[in-house]
Amino acid sequence: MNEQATKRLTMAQAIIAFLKNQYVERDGREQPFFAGCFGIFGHGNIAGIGQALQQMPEFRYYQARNEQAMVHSAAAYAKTKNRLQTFACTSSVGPGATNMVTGAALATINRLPVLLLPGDIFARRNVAPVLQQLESEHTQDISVNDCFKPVSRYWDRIMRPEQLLTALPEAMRVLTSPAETGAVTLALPEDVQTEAYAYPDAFFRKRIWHIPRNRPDRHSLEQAAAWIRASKQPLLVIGIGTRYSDFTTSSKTAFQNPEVHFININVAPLDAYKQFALPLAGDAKVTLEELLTLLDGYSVDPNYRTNAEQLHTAWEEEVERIYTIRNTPLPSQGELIGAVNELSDPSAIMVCAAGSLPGDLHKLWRARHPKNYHMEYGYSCMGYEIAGGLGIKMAAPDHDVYVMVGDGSYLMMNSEIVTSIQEHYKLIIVLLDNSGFKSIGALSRSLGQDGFGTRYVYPHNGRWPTDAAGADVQTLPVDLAANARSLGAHVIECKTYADFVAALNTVQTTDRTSVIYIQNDRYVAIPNYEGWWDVPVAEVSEMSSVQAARAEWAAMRAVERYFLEQ
Ligand SMILES: Cc1ncc(C[n+]2csc(CCOP(=O)(O)OP(=O)(O)O)c2C)c(N)n1
Ligand SMILES: [Mg+2]
Repeated sequence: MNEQATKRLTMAQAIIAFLKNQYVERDGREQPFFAGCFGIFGHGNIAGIGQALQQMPEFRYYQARNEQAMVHSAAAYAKTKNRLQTFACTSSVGPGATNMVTGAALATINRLPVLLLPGDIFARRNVAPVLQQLESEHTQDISVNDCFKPVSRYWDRIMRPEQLLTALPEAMRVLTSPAETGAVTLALPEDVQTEAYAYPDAFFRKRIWHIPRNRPDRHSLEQAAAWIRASKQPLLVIGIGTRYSDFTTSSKTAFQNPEVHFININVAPLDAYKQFALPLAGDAKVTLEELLTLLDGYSVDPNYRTNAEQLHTAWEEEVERIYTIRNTPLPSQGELIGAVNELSDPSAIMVCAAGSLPGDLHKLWRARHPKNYHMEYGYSCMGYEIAGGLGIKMAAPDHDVYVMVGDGSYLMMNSEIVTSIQEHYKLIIVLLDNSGFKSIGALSRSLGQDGFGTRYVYPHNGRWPTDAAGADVQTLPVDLAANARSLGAHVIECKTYADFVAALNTVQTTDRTSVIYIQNDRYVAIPNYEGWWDVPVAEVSEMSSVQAARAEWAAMRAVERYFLEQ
């Protein structure tokens, strides 16, 4: 083989030629790492990446409606594929690029691999400012793509075509790293994308990236086993793959027992060390296998087990109570969740991200397989739902995908309904309309602010009606069902719980993306039980309700814990 053989390609052609030859392998299973490229073309990428994709149709191009949405689709796809496969996303320069920043943050926070290829301003600079260019009086070495730096796990700007020879392998190392993965951004100046270079043939040979199952330190593993064996009725928290977010720890008010210890099994050291834990930094599967071997013969006290079983049964009864509420005139969200859970195929995948639904689903959803519950609750990004649902359906086309979305999230981003229809990926979208933000409305009331700014109603005499206005408000002439229909979806409008059940049956046989629209009650809520969320309340206020909320907040703030010892 002639190592010196080269091929003249544009920088953009070289990227696509490289990406299509990248494979991953884990547990002996090999597959291409990229399923293709999402993109929206403009002057910043059409003649570069756009031309390369046209020339290499075997690297499939998917047209999206919104750049943020396409990154969400890529991230959801990667999550469904256990991070073993993802998409590249190409955008134009300027707003097309910055639209991807939110998607990048979501991917990085959720540790999901996505490759972002935003167009960038001219490297040769003579025609600057190009349309949509950010200028600076202090430097010419800046563009809006610098915004990607904090939200990317690897960031680079390719000012010369040959820089790909070192940049792309680094991009792949990060994308395929179980601990480091997230958004990788390669900013591509629009002129350099089109410039040719004699790339070595070797650069384009098939590469297989082995995805390791890292094993934890033996000493730490033995210590963990000793801790577990020594605990009579375990006061140990074993965190597997958790980021210990505020929802997980009730804003550090959970785990009040002074004896509490943490053992964290996590492939990312950042997470493994949280809560001053004994860190088992490694792949969860092999770490648990090794830990269980060391714990051979150990079992918890039978009373402890019985107690846990009783708590579980009591919880199941509570879920059943909420599933069978038949609220009128508008149904409650809990009973609608119950209907979706019970009437969807057991192999289905449910997706959600923001609003009051995530908290309710967390409590009420009965997951039936590991991918059944797809919750984006790292960034909790309104707008992820439908775009994410598309990515899931692309990754798992044989599974029904139920998108659970509130009216606020739907209004923020419903564009990928069109893409789902264009590509024949059927989504079942359950659109729960409560005329605004049920979640932030309840939060607002808990802070003494009476729902200010959370209802979708007309302002009255220049003021915002709060919840105190009750039904004495002027509603907006918005028709979300008609909106969905106008995008090409099959829409079923429901008024009652019975309509909703019938619609869930009907959508099993519809031929394309279908939207079940129903209004539901803004106030019937699922209890918080013992959970608490630290949302700071105004320290001084002219509102007595806020002063009262501040006093309640201060009492909880006082019991937030630091964990400073193993
Ligand atoms: C992009 C984005 N903007 C703002 C928020 C803050 N936020 C969280 S929930 C929510 C309201 C969601 O409304 P809707 O989708 O109707 O759900 P509901 O609360 O009514 O269940 C807002 C504004 C967010 N999570 N994401
Ligand atoms: Mg709503």
